[in-house]
Amino acid sequence: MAKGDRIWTNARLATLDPGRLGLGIVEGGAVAVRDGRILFAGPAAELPSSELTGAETIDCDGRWVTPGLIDCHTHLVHAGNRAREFEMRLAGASYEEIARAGGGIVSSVSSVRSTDEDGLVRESLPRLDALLAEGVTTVEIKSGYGLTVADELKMLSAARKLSEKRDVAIVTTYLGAHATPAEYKGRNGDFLREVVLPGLEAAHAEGLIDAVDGFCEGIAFSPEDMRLVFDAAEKLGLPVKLHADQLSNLHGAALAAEYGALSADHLEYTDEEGAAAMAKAGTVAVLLPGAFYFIRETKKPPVELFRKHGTPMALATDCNPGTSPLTSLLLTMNMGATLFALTVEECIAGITREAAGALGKLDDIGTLQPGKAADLAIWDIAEPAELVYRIGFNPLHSRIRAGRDATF
Ligand code: DI6
Ligand code: FE
Repeated sequence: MAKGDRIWTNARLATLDPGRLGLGIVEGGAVAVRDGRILFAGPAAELPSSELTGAETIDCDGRWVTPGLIDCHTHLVHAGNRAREFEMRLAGASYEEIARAGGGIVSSVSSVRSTDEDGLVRESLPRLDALLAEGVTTVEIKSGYGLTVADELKMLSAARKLSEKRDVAIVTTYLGAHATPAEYKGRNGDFLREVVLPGLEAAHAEGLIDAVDGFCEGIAFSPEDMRLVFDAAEKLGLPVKLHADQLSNLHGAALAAEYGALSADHLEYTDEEGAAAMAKAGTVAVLLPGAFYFIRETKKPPVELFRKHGTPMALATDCNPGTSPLTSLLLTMNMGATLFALTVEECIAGITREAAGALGKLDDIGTLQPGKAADLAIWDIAEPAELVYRIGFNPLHSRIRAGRDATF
């Protein structure tokens, strides 16, 4: 045996292994780990025990083990909040009145600009901890509230720093094309040329970017704007994703597919052509029921079309101060089921295997299979459906990150 070898026995596994049916369930299962990676996950009777004599053994007492959860779309690093704006909306204030009172996305931009990197880390940690408390082991975090080169770099760097503070893998996405700041109002072209593209180059040069995203919408950036950004990302060899078809159908899903995007996200207004193009390109549909719920959207994403064409579906919190102040993947699953009629299997796959696909990390995380990172969530539940069914209850027993016990 090697130092650090560990075996979890007497476990019920939801492996999410695509080679097994459904959730890839294994009763009487075991997971063996070496050097932070999965050596074996399957029926205990098939454990390669000679290789593992003397390994530390942990009895799961029949508990369920899933892959560590993955939140594949968040704006978790930000400063301040928009609770006042929420209160005004409840009292009937219009978008314009809120903007005039200093609310909306520009208020988050000024909060981020006036907070230094350490301050961003400090403000973001409680949100991260809420996710980790539910068994999350990988979180994607976007920039997009800085909107100057320096402030975008500051957000990305703060996001990366979170992985030094907690046992979690952080994946960073450059979202310079999120909103046009006040100083560039009506001048999207200038903003893209003077800030978004130079910011992309600078952040990439500092190794701060895993993927490039944009908000393609009437109130944000046009498909033509996004082509500029995607062409630049392609030149740098960076994968892309897109906030697409959230409030209207600008054919963002098809655009994302054309660029071989890892994911297209939101997708309430996506049509059949978009769904089919995504399936063909292997672009994951990331559904964000928290934003749908919070803005009281009524148009649902075309889940039936995604099923029909075989477009993989992931679920994420979209944790952001304006449209989804949500820090629970368990609640996100419940919303995916109740609001979008996803099955239990689709919900659980959506925050594990398909979420890994949305980050281009299916080789590394998202299922319990040999060779992958030993990121596990161990649950006090009698059956997997409980993870989706409950509202506001957390049955996590323990969280394992790279084979080690992780806090929260
Ligand atoms: N889609 C959204 O719903 C948010 N950003 C995005 O790309 C809105 C962000 C905010 O209002 O702060
Ligand atoms: Fe978002």
